[in-house]
Amino acid sequence: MKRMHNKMTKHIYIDPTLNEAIKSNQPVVALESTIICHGMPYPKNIETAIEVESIIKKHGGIPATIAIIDGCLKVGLSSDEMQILAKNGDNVKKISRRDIPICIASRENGATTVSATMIISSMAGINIFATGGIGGVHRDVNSSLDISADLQELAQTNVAVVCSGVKSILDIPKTLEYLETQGVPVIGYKTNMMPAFYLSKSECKVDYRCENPEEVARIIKIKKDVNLRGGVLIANPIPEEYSIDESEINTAIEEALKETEKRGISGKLITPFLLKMVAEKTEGGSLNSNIKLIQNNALIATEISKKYSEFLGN
Ligand code: PSU
Ligand code: MN
Repeated sequence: MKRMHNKMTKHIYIDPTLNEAIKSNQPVVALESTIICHGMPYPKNIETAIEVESIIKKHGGIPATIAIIDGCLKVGLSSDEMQILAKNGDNVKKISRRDIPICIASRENGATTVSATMIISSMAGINIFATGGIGGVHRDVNSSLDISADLQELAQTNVAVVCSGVKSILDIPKTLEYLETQGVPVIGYKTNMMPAFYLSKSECKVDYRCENPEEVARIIKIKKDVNLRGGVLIANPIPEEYSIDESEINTAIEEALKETEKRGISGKLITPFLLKMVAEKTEGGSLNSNIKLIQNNALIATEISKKYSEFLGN
């Protein structure tokens, strides 16, 4: 056990202040880096990354942005490291579970997706993670079998993820079915409907609804106490004033999906490509919404994390 631990610590670096905070059950909130490199253009990406960290701090939480830097799993990035990732954008590899050992071995930088960020959070002992949208089951799953590794990660890694649902570039009903099969609790935060990222609701219901951070934190704590493996998905709708007109977003998505097919894009390039196309087609309107919803998710994740810390203290 000790040997295993030492071998792991060779590859992970947790910022010492953050490490102290984690060890003393303070409200640490993890953040991913794919959103920085592949989710937004420079300099909006770095501005957002900094702003999201400061929102967490302002509300009494401790942010932990996660990435792979020169082959080291890093929990808590310096501002230089954030700048490097933001400026290099698309050139930084997108890292899901299976890419982690390869990125370490080749000593490269890597932008961690939801799945990789959950894994590294869990290694570091962080319980709550805020992001924009998670990956899911793609609409053409019958022919492509494209199901994001994020869903499988939620089935097996003990980190609660606050997001704004899944984009309708994906098949939302199938994504929910998959999460159900995999035993992942999906909680609507003050909503009965699964949000669809830019839209505050989709056509799908969620099974559970919580009204406040305390209710969510209690569920996460109970899940831990009874040793149920896996994550919890908290679906927090985009604030109404920032949601995008449904027909505008649907048209943009349909066009983006056609373009993807025409260009024969597949595998891990699909999601970043679709996101970029949708942003272009909505003339940047979607970018502003994207920023607002991430900020709001960071805020709710901080509140949940604070309550969870209280429960751990007892
Ligand atoms: N969906 C979004 N924004 C994102 C992503 C998904 O609305 O930035 C990113 C996340 O990092 C997510 C990843 O974990 O894409 C999923 O990629 P894939 O579909 O290739 O599994
Ligand atoms: Mn995929």
